[in-house]
Amino acid sequence: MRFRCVTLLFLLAALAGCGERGDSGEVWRFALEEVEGSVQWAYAREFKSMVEARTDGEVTVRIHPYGSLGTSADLTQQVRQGALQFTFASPGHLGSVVPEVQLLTLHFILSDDNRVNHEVLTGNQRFNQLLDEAYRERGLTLYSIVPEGWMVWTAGTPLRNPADFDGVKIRTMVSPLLLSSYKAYGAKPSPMPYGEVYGALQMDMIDAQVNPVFAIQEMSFHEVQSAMTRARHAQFIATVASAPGFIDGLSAERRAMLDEIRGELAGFIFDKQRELNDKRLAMIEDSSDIEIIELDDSQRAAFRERSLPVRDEYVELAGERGRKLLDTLVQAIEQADAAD
Ligand code: 6CS
Repeated sequence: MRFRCVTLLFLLAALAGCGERGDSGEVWRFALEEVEGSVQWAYAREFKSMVEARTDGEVTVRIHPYGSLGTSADLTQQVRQGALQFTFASPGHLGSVVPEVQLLTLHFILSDDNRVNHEVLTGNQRFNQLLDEAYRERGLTLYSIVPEGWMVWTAGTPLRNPADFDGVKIRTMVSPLLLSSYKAYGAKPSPMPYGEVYGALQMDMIDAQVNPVFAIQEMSFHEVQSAMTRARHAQFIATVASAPGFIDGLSAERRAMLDEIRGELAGFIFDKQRELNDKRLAMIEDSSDIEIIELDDSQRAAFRERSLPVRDEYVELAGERGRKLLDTLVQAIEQADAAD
């Protein structure tokens, strides 16, 4: 698998930065961190149909679902080298490359109202610009922020308060602050790539994992877990990153097209993630006897309190720009909540 990815990487890197030219025009490669049927797949399919229609077929978007080009870390490397034009890059995996983006992994930082989160994350220009600066410094460009729904915890038993996490080996994505977030609850976080989680749960190498509901269903994690705890502690927020200089190097007309598409996709994917998360929850309920637990406000408050020091750790790691991002996000969420 590793060999295949490296070979592919070299082949694709030869196409460096600009879209490859195929028989019938230009090809833009778009890689996903998720499988077919996922939120990222729905986003990429809509992106593809919009781009192809609006360029009158001059551009073909080729979608590479999870697994075909390697792990999230591999995809980030490939887009930085210009072998891909676009890739999903989740803050949970990108933190060691872009420390600032780990803000989006912090717990209890968002509104309880998901529409507010959607509006702020996709619509706040200052926030998006600051994050784009951080991406550009590390050889990436931020195309869009894509919230994919609330994360839930699955484990062998319910996780109703921090004491229930004591010694629990929970799989996390690999960004350093995710480890701090779960250590703060007393858990033993165990980072690993997405594709290894099912096997690790099945073999009892880990006890628990955390993901949005649609992903749990499509990766079958519910089949090897007994309890699902819903704490609304964090959203799964992805970003779409682009190759350095790729968007900047396009014609003004194409750049305007991509801006327009980003705006339209924000509304499309907000509805789609809700639909997929709701449908997949019903599928899990129908096909398994997993216990589903919804935490109340006082249970959530106990986790929130434990999570607060991780914000200081974030600022230490992410520096001045990180502090600005944190302040901008918290303020924008407060204002939007108040206006609601
Ligand atoms: O847990 C993960 O690693 C993955 N989860 C989702 C929902 N998307 C991509 C990410 O890599």
